[in-house]
Parts: sequence; C-alpha cells; structure tokens
Amino acid sequence: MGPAAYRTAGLIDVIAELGHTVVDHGDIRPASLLPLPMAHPNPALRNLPEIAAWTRAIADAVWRAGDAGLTICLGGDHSLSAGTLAGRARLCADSGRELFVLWLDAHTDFHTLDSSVSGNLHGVPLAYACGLPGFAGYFPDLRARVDPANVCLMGLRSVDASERRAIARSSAITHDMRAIDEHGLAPLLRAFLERVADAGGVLHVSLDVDFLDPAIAPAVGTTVPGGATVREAHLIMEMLCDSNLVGSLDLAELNPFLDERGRTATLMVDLVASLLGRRVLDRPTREFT
Ligand code: B3U
Ligand code: MN
Ligand code: MN
Repeated sequence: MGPAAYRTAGLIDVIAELGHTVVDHGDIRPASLLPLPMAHPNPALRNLPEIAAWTRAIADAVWRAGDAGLTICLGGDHSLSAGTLAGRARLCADSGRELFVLWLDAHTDFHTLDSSVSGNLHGVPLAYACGLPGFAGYFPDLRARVDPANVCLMGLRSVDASERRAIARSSAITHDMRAIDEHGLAPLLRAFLERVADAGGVLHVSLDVDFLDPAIAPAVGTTVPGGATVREAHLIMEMLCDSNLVGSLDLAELNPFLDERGRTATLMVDLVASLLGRRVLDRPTREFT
C-alpha cells in the first residue's frame, strides 16, 4: 500500500511541479507470486522465498531503469533495498562509477539470514548488498556488491547485539543519535558528501520512515523514540540536493494503515520535494558543490 499512499499524497505532481519529468514505471511484481518454498536452518525467517523473488524483480527493474535520471523506489518495507542496492550496484559496475550509500534509519538492517532473530527480512538488506556471507542460494547472486567502506548510516538508535558486532567489523561509517546530538547532522553529512564527490561517485539514499521521530512520522511498524526532527530531515534533503550526487532514493517502511490522516506520507513527499529542489528562499551560492 506504500506506493499507493505516496501517489495519493501527490508525489508525482510535486516532483513535476519542481520542473522534473517523471516516468512512472508503475508497481513492480515478482515473476511469480507463488515462489517455491525454501528451507533454511534459521526457523525464524519469514517469507524468505517471497522476499527473494521480490529482490530479483526489484533489482532487475532498477537496473533496467538505468542511471540517466534519479530513480525513486517506493516501498514497501526495507527489504525492498536488497533489490534496489543490487540493481544500483550492477549499474555502477557497468558504468565504472563508484557507488556510495547513505542509510537513514533507526536500525542498521545489517543482519544476515543466519543472525536475524526476528526473522523479518527488512532487517537484512544492507548486509546482503554488502556481500556478507549466508545469502547464496537464497537471495539472488549479486552482480556487484556495495563496498561497506562506502556506506554511511545515520540515525541509529536500535541495533541488535550481533548487528552491532558485524557493523563494527565492517568499515561502514556509523552515526547514532548521540553523534547527531553532539555534532549536529550537517558536518557529519558534509564530510561524507565530500568523500563521494572526491571519488566522482554516485549516491544511493535509503530513507526508512523510522529514521524520523514517531511523533512526526507515526506510520511505521517499528517506531523508535528519539528520531530525527522535521528540520533535521529537511536539512539532509537540502544538502543532498545541493550536492548533486544523488542517483537513487528508497522510501521504505511506510505503513499507511498506521498513518494519521496521511501526515507521514505527506511529510515523506515534502522531504522528496526538498531533495528535488524545493527551497524556502533562493540561495545565492550552493553550500556544497
Ligand atoms: N534489528 C531488528 C529490528 C529491525 C530492523 N529493521 C527494522 N526493525 N525495521 C530486526 O528485526 O532485525
Ligand atoms: Mn530499515
Ligand atoms: Mn528501521
């Protein structure tokens, strides 16, 4: 229901009104909605064959969409990013551009199929895309992986013990809410964007609704208090717009059943608008180029 809620909240018109041409590829479906059952030693895993089929379909669609414009993927829970990252990594491998990932989330989503305790596969997409072990034979083989050293996670405030160890062992950059409170978002993000720019890279942004504080974004199943404010979230999107580095965006975890009069969907649409150039005032110079 996420894509329908974004369409109802006016996402396409908002983007078009900012002067962009929108090509809507419609809702993606896996080749078969009845995938064969898959046995896995972790009995907790839920909907494994379905998510594997979705991952394949989304990766193919993202790869076919190409890298000419900015690809926006509407979810759906965060397992959608297993597909989008696989597709974007393949595109980058084709073009020789280096892929960077900004992961905006209360969670790291860095479980493997073996380590997941909840069995919810929205907890694994980043680990899969980074090529952590244990996905072979279940999820589609990656044509190209994401280099964990090119990943920056922001907004963390709920990390399982095994994920905490795995993310610490990886070379991903992690900014929990404490880091944001101590330093502010802007310098942390600016440092990462400078790295992307220096490498001539292209950035994929994965925005989980639970990055935002539940008081402003209630429409998500895994709310965690203490999230980003409206102002922090817009600042990120404005800085990303100024950087001109973003090639793709995921909007993940919106659950319209949990929304209050569409306010979460509307906020997410407003954030996309900031990313795509909506401004309060014109700025004489770009903050970051
Ligand atoms: N790490 C927990 C919680 C979680 C991850 N992503 C979301 N929730 N949305 C898990 O279930 O794997
Ligand atoms: Mn997530
Ligand atoms: Mn999350």
